[in-house]
Amino acid sequence: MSGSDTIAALATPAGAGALAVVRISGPGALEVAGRVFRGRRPLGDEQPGHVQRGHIEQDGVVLDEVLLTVFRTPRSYTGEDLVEISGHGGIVVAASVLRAVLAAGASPAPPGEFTRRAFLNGKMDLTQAEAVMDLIAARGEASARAAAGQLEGRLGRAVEELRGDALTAVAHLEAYIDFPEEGIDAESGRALLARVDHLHASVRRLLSTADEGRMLREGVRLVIHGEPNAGKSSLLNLLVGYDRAMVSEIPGTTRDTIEENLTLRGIPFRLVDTAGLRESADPLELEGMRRTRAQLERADVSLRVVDVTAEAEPARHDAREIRVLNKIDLRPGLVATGGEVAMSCLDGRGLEDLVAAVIARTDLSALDRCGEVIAVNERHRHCLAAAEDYLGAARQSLQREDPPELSSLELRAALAAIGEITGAVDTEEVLAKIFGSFCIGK
Ligand SMILES: Nc1nc2c(ncn2[C@@H]2O[C@H](COP(=O)(O)OP(=O)(O)OP(=O)(O)O)[C@@H](O)[C@H]2O)c(=O)[nH]1
Ligand SMILES: [Mg+2]
Repeated sequence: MSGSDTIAALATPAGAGALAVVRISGPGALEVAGRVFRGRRPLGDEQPGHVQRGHIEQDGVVLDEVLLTVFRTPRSYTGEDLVEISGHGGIVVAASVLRAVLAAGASPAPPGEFTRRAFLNGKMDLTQAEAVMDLIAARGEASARAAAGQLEGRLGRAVEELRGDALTAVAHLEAYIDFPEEGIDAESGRALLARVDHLHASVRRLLSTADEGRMLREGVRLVIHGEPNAGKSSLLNLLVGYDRAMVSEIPGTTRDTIEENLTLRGIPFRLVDTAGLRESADPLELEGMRRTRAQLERADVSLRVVDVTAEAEPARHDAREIRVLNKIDLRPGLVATGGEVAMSCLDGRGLEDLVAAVIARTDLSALDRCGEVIAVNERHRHCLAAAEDYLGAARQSLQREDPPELSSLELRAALAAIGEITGAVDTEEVLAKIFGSFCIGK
């Protein structure tokens, strides 16, 4: 247990709703709840998970009629004694119940504290704790699915498997350090190298989902660009479904970049409208164009909007780019070729083709390669990249037949980097593995 104090918070969003849940967690959770709850039986006598009906009172005044559920340590979300009070939704009533609970001895929970305690008490690994946040924040079905998989422990298991492999390799190698007279024979050396190679490849495969992970969490960056007056802001408005950006026949209307969230076929996008690119001496417009170029560098997919009534611009070859031939209401006969979509932001024709092209260009294929939807976040990416480096160094060291101490150092560093992903870092484990599975010194 974390030896922490008793905390309380509103677990449901503040606002009018059918229910509001106040959660209390910590060693004094039952005592605190007992001070404000009036039910038929005293708290603590009931079966675990049993729900009781009663009232919340403060200074003899009834605040709400509630259902109260008790979860006993360690069988609760946080692993501590935990009480959930389900009352009526409503800003005033829920706040008064929380106030009463705090007055009865609980302290207000900082953000994420319930999940932090769940991690500290071994109820979940770090990737699962992160998934709780991801799931709540998910803006598209694909993101929610990835987060739910991570919460269920998919990434955690994949990482544990890597860690198990790394641990075995370290144990294997350290056996030779402890018993140098045995030396590493050629066959063991090859087996060890093969193990490290396999591990290296697995780390790389997981690492390759980092871009997709970012897209699922933050949205695929879809940047609209092109010459002034091509209809970029009109396209943004059409996609988001309301008049978000100013549109006018005056070229140079959009000065600054405009970002909006959008979900297409379950995938979250971050849609960016930009200032048109042209020759200019106006410092404000130049700054706008600088921002356009910066956005283009960060784009996952770009939409180059072209006005079909204007002078033809040369086609460019950019794998991330889709050419949007806009205003075909004014040139109805025009046919789009590969890599192009013909549409009209005025009457909406061609919009479905554009969405299909964007989805086709959005590369979430690394997730498929992993078999299951595993999408690592920035923190995981950092740990995996470190592990990849150390494993590469360990490989070389093994190939050079360096003293085993050197290869072992690199492998241990890789092991620590992998362990950091789930929050499991323990050097004792290596010793246990050596003496447990190799039976040396029997
Ligand atoms: N006929 C027709 N007009 C369009 C279409 N799309 C946009 N327009 C018009 O073209 C003009 C420019 O549209 P905007 O969306 O402001 O163009 P923009 O590319 O954002 O322009 P800047 O912000 O100045 O770079 C406006 O008068 C729009 O009404 C279209 O599909 N058909
Ligand atoms: Mg514009």
